[in-house]
Amino acid sequence: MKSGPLKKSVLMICRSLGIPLVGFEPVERREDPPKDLPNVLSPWIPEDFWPHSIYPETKTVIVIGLPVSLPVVETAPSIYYHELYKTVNSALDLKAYEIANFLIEKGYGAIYLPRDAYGDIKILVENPFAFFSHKHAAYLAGLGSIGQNNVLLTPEYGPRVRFTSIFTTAEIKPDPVKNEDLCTRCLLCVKNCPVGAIPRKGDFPPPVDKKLCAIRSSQLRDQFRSPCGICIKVCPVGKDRELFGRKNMSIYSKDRKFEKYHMAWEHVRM
Ligand code: B12
Ligand code: SF4
Ligand code: SF4
Repeated sequence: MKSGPLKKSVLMICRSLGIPLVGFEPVERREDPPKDLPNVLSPWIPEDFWPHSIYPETKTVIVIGLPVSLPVVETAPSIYYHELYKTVNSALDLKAYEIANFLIEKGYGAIYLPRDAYGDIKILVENPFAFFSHKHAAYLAGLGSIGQNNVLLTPEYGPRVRFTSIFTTAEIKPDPVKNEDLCTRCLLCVKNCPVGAIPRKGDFPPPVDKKLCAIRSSQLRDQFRSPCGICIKVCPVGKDRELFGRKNMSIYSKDRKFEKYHMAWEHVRM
């Protein structure tokens, strides 16, 4: 099948699976990054994390994204966000597996990748890496730019979206990269991080203190309230804020001017 019609049919499958964000990254972008990328990544993505280091025949990475609903993330850390996180994770894995099978039926090599790929948060405390980075794949597939909080910001959901990827041998028409830097540098993520893991100054995007963040997540996991997620809840970027009526960022401030929200979040956290 030609690249254009194949892309259309992958997009149709994604639509039927209820996937709102889909991007196509040609693997050449790892070696020869587009000049108009919105961020300068220094160092560049290590070669061990390139698709050809995992499945050498890969020609295209298909990245899919599912949102985490803002009013649920607002309760974080909580058992509610913990459950949503697990639900979205399972949905991502299952949908990616189905897309890979669709491509195989069409006669192409294809493998799904798990959305995370680490055994346990305790392992991330010592070695905070999985074997592939979906954030970078989404970035190179044109889904958004990287923010001060070091995760991918999308126009649709800001950072409140989780990703996974499918590798395929099919050459599919790539999506252009987004050249707009979506981060407003409001520093709300920096100010609200409870363990000070996000640097205020220096390189952009900054190197987050992975250990501090992973230790916090590990402590929350022992209470069934992981992950932390505060740096994605307080980010003003994303059209989801309009949809949920959450444009006013002072609802999160500790002076509790917006008592009804604080009461709701506390009720859920009980
Ligand atoms: C490990 C991990 C963590 C660790 C480490 C976080 C981190 N910043 O790397 C911990 C537990 C702390 C964590 C926390 C969170 N995570 Co997390 N995490 C992952 C995971 C499983 C793997 C990431 C990975 O291995 N990347 C590969 C490396 C190469 O990427 P990198 O570290 O960014 O690499 C750069 C630099 O570090 C540097 N570099 C690389 N190697 C080396 C070595 C040296 C020596 C040096 C100096 C530099 C360097 O070069 C790279 C390019 O510049 C991914 C899922 C996945 N498989 O992609 C989710 C993922 C990144 N997490 C996600 C999220 C949402 C979170 C949290 C918000 C928690 C939550 N779910 O609510 C927090 C946010 C923390 C933050 N502000 O960054 C999402 C991000 C979605 C998005 N919109 O971008 C992902 C993609 C999960 C998913 N499937 O959607 N996470
Ligand atoms: S997830 Fe929590 S601890 Fe980790 S960087 Fe974000 S706000 Fe800080
Ligand atoms: S909270 Fe502000 S500084 Fe942090 S990533 Fe979002 S827009 Fe950028």
